[in-house]
Amino acid sequence: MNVALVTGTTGQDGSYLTEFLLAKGYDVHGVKRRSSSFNTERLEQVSRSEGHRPEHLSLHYADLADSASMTNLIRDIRPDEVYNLGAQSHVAVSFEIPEYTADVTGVGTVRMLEAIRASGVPARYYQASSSEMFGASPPPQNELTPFHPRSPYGCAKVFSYWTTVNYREAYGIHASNGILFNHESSRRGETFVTRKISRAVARIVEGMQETLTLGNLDAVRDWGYAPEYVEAMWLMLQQDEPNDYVIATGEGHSVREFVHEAFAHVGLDWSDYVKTDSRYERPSEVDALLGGPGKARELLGWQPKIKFRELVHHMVDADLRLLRDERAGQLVRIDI
Ligand code: NAP
Ligand code: G4F
Repeated sequence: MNVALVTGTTGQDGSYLTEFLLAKGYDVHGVKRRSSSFNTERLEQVSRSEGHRPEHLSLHYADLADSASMTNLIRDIRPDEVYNLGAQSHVAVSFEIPEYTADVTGVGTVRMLEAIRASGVPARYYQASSSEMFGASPPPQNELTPFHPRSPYGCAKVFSYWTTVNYREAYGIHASNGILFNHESSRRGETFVTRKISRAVARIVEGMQETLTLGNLDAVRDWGYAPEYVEAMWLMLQQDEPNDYVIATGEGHSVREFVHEAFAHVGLDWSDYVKTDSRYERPSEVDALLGGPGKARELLGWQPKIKFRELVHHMVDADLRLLRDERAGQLVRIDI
């Protein structure tokens, strides 16, 4: 049986990857952080998924800021595959806490790779790299596009990207970077723009909110569907040779288009509800991200199925169902 260690297992991607690996027959060890409130809500959804095998999922307290915790885990678990998804992942927040972001999102990668190297465990390694690394480089972006990060988060991810390449070249570790463009779902954190919009639309329909305040509506992103993206992570570690891949849909849409589609889906005109406020703008913005996933299609056989309109509709429908269930007193979260 294959054994996987997943950092960030309580996050959007970590929860889908955990679900995916359990369904493939893996023993999954997930890292969770100490928190004063519950932070395993997404894993509760995993536990309700079809074919869930709870006896094959173990959670461990550890932290990317604590190298000993990661080294001990890798030595004890001896994973075949390590997926490093843990991060301070919010771009706007990284301007407020740049040093912490550099430590967890950047140096955390060194801690993971050093733990693998020092333990001598021959684990394959996946690094959650990001399209945010391309920053100011004009679209379309692919594996050959130069990085020009525009945030402390982007800078930390560039450091992690090159650290991953370096451990591959220096020590022969099977280490790959997935350069993932934005990917969303009903499990997306509520402060990222897509979920903020889908949740607000649902609340407006239910009469619980009157307006939605956003920042820059002109930014363009290449938005895909998160469950499809975790399969790409796994595919990278099944290849004979490690490599770096862009994962994207190849379509770009503005935040304004997302807002329009989300409100139109419930028969509303977005301009009646949406306001803008500069407090949601960033000191330096990434204007346009649009990925070229040709290498992943060719070498991994990976292709996105769910594109922009379907994604927006799924997210709005899921938030409407969630809200109605919560109001009806059912705490069941319906997934898309
Ligand atoms: P997410 O929902 O924000 O999840 C981040 C995870 O990291 C959470 O489980 C979080 O724990 C954990 N974490 C935060 N600080 C940590 C620390 N100090 N030690 C250990 N774990 C820590 O992010 P996501 O959207 O699933 O993204 C997964 C990864 O892919 C991240 O590295 C992100 O930067 C990267 N990425 C995401 C996208 C995207 O569009 N989603 C695109 C490209 C790259 P808590 O639950 O306790 O907060
Ligand atoms: O949803 P966002 O916060 O995502 P962003 O900054 O693109 O970062 C996400 O994708 C990256 C991949 O490129 C990941 F690496 C990263 O971890 C994260 O998952 O913002 C998207 C766009 C930005 O241009 C932002 O300025 O939406 C714009 N925006 C406009 N109003 C807003 C808002 N973003 C947020 N979060 N909140 C707003 O009110």
